[in-house]
Amino acid sequence: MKTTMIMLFLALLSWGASAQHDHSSMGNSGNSHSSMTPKMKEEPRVIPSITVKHSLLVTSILDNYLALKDALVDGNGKKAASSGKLLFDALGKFDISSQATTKQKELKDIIDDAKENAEHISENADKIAHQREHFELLGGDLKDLIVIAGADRTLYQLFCPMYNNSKGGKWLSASDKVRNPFYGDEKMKCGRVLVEIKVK
Ligand SMILES: [Cu+2]
Repeated sequence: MKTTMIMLFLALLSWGASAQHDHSSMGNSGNSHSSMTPKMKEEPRVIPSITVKHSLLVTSILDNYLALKDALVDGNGKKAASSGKLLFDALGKFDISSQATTKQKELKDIIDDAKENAEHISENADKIAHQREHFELLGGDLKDLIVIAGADRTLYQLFCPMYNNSKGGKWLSASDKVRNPFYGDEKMKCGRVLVEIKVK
């Protein structure tokens, strides 16, 4: 009995000493440390969300943007160009005067910028890399638009950290599943959800 107690004491003592050693050595304690403490179960990432008002004014804009996004996921520059043209037309039909007067100037700038990007996409069916550059900008325009004017469906803003020499690129999707429009098949799964955009 006494022997057992001493053995236990020595075991605890040596465990404490080695644990302390692991924590105090800064350099390569990583491995021994993680082998001593059981790995924490990874917590599910909480996705931040914003809520925008409900509006049907953006329906055809979003439909055509999402079709454009899918065309780029598929690596289809021709389809992206035709969706870009339809998006350009839909943006032109957005009635700015239906919005709060205090927001009209900002909305006009956003729509003008989005139209320019959509136009470049429509005119570059054979230059998908160029279309993707404008598509990245377009995603920012449309997010700004729906924050002010509302949306008709739940959207997700996703982020690919690799795009544009690791500056990253954002896009909008109706799904939180990553299907990368900047790389398509090359890096289909690259990206994560930045924010969920809910509709009131
Ligand atoms: Cu261009």
